[in-house]
Formats: sequence, C-alpha cells, structure tokens
Amino acid sequence: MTAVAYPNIALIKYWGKRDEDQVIPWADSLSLTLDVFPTTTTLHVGQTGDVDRVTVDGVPASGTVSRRVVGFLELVRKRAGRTESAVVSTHNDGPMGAGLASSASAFAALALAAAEAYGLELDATDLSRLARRGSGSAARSVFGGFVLWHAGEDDPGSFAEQIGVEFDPAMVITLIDTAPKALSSRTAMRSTVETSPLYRAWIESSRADLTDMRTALERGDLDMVGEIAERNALGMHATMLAARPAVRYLAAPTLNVLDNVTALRDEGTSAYATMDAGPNVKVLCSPGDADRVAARMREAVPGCTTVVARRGTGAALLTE
Ligand code: 2P0
Repeated sequence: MTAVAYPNIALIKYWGKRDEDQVIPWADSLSLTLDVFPTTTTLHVGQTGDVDRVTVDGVPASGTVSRRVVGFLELVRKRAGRTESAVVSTHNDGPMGAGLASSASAFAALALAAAEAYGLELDATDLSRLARRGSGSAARSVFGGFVLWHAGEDDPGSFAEQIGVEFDPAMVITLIDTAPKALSSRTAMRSTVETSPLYRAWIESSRADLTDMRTALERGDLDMVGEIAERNALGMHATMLAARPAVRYLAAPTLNVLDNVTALRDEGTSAYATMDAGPNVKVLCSPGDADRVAARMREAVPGCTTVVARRGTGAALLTE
C-alpha cells in the first residue's frame, strides 16, 4: 500500500500539548497544505513475530525516528486487532527535521498507508485523529487547502477538517539552513509550556487570532491573512524565547529575511512571514508576486534558496 501526503504550514500555530500521550494541544491551529516536498510511504504487511523494518530514503531508520514509527504501527495494529509486522519504506522530497513540516507529511502518509494495509476502515476525520498520534501537525496534512485542527480535550474531540475557502495565495519558502534542528519540536514545546511565563497569554492571543483569521480567509483578504499569520508566528517565537532556557529557532539570516519582507511591504508588495521550528521563513504573497519575492530573497540573503509553493491536496493512496 502506498500513500502520499504533503507538508502543511500553520498560519495559526500549534505549540504545546495538554496531553502528550494522546497529542491533544492547548489551542486550535489552522494551516495551508502545500503542493511541494511530499512524503511517499509504502507499507507491506509481513509476518507475526518479525520485527518492523523501516527505511527512510533507503537508509534503515534508527533512534527516535524508528521508535516513533514502530510505536505508531503498534497503535494501528492494536486498533485493527492484527499482530503482523510491517515493512515500511518512506521517501521525503524535502529536507527532514528542518522546520518544514516533514513529520506532518510523514505521519499523514504513514497513517493512511498503515490504516489501509491493516484493514482499518477510517473516514478522513478518523484518519486525522490517527495521524495526530504520530505527530500533531500530521492531523492537518490529511486534508488539502486550508485546514483547521480542533484542539478538543480528548481523542474524539481532537481532529482536523478542511475549511471551504477559495483563497489561493503563494508561499515562498526561503531555505537558509536545511540541517535537522538540534532541539525537537516535541521537547521544545514541553519546555515552553512548562517554563515560559508568556505561555498562557500566547494561548489566549492565539485563540483570538484564529477567530480573526477565519474572517480574513472568508474574505480572501491577503493583507489581513498575512498580518494575522505574521503576528501569530512572532508571538509563538516570543513565547519560546521567554522559556527557561530560551528556545530559539530563529537565526541571523532569519532576521535578514524578515527585514526584506518588511522592506517589500514598504515598497508596496503584500508579503508576510511565518516561521516554524527552524530558521527558514515562509513568505505569504500573491501568486503574481511570488517569483519577484523569491528573487529578492535570493539576492538579499547570502546562501538562500527558494521554492514557490501553492495550495496542495490531502493525503491520498497511490494505485500500485
Ligand atoms: C505547527 N509546529 O502548527 C507548529 C508551529 C512547529 C511550529 O506542529 O510533537 O512535529 O509531533 O506533535 O507537529 C511541529 O510540531 O510536533 C509543529 P509533535 P509537530 O505547525
């Protein structure tokens, strides 16, 4: 069984869990699924008694990656009442662990391939609940376009759904550093929730941002969407910076990109920045401005490469 899924970039961020085991966040989040950097995952059911075999881009998985995938397969097998091992091979078109949502596309693709292979009959909402257990943001990559993840307070209440809006902006991904991050999102989130004195205020402001964002999306208002997304991302990073010790994903070139986004706005171009658990910046702009925004970043930021993304589709099975 082979499934493909795309990463998503949150415009209203998820940062912090109220239940780590069930992956229940403290607040709703809202994202755009992209049409670049897909993960393609093939899963074959093996024999009972064998160990799971997992390869990522042809290399046997080890450490945390292997533990997370095997733990997820155990969850699927338990639900399906099955005991056979799995042979999993996965390929990422984008950099992994660099704040480019590789775990979102990876666990959305794995959830779909595993559910099908082990005979779990899930609708898309249930699939988002399952993908969430692998990685929170994966719940959103089950769907294409704009997606809302309802935080909920328990497993049934915590699922994603697509928001039916026509809005179709571009996202210029500016790649500054694609090395895997030193601090995992999971660990950094926990530390932020436990030690940042700004955490409660961030959750309150993020909830208000979400309400405003839904209005902005319904209006298809790029400036309103961009302003809310940028302030939400900066608020999340401010909250991380206040953690003890500070969680800092933003690097010097990140600030250079941000300066250029501000300069573009001053020059009359609608461009807005959002950053995740890494130094790379995603710039929201209109499709007609995307190539020019990308060229500006490559010129202004030494070593920067760019990829222009648009709205993409949800997780899907490939016919074999
Ligand atoms: C997001 N991020 O909403 C936020 C913004 C990064 C910054 O979701 O622990 O890999 O597996 O649930 O989903 C990255 O965290 O974390 C993330 P886990 P995940 O996209």
